[in-house]
Amino acid sequence: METKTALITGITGQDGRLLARLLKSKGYDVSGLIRKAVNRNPETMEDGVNYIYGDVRDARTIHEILSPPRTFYDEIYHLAAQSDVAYSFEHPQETYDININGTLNVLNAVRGKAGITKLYFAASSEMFGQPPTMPQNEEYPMKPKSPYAVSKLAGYWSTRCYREAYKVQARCGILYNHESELRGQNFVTRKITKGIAKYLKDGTSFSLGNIDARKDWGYAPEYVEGMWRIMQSEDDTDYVLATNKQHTVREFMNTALDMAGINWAMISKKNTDPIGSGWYDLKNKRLICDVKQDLYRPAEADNYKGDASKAYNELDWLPKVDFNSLVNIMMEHDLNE
Ligand code: G4F
Repeated sequence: METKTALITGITGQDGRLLARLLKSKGYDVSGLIRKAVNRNPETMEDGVNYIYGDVRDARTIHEILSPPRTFYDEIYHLAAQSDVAYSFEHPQETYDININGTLNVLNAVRGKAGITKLYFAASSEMFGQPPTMPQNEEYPMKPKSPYAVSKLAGYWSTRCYREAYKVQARCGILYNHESELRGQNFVTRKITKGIAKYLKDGTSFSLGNIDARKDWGYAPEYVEGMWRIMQSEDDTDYVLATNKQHTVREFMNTALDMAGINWAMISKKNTDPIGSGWYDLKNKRLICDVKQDLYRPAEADNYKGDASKAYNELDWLPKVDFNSLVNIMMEHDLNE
């Protein structure tokens, strides 16, 4: 059997790295697009991956990279993105440039490669905005509430449009939050587990924003397995990947503190408003973490629960790592580090 080839854009991020590991374990020849020499950080690079320099914003380079005879890919996983929702409010143009123009460049480069190359587009639950009912599936109305979410919706619709108009073999994964010990510290779960580990090391406290945000959190290695299954599906279609369970940021913090063995109490300045409240270390009589207004987003989209029954029925995909196990994996990793 011939070795399958895959290209991952966004290879240095959590999902890119986990996907590279998965595809290597499945015998793929894996290439990854990285932006520039500074991204060549040994800590975020995976063994056995062929790294190629290129920026998704640069149409000519992307076209060259994806054009035979230089290379041929069976599967392209387009994960490269400005993926930080809070940052997108401050830098909407940069977000649109990477997430919309970057996606268009990839789509244009794979246009006309039907039957040769399959494309995966990393869509997001953020596209649903602030959904009034739970859970959301592939048919749920999309009303994005951040520049990031708008950019992902544009990428999603562009991918679907190229699929219909030019027969690009493209599939979108609408992924809900998925975390791991490789998650960046700009995301709340890793901020919490790293923050607690640092607090235990040197007593430094940290701050959070909207601790009552309700998210559907899964374990990222299971989600990259889902991406791969989406690409093996018979049809060019889109899938929600989610756990169908909700937890708040507050619960994540409480669970992580328990797992770190800290005897804590939540102290509120006001009964209803979390701003100004915080988690205190009862033994050492110290603040571990407080809640700050400036970490709230200008528009909050903070209530999500996904229905992944299509992925379960058609791809036999079912997440097994539950919320407590996820927190435990991340907390244990950061305590050991
Ligand atoms: O961890 P977050 O920054 O993730 P968010 O915004 O839900 O987005 C992530 O998941 C999406 C769905 O898969 C992706 F599309 C996206 O690219 C990214 O991977 O924030 C989670 C929640 C938010 O409601 C936020 O308001 O945590 C709340 N939060 C509270 N305090 C905080 C903080 N988020 C961050 N990053 N930092 C805080 O201090």
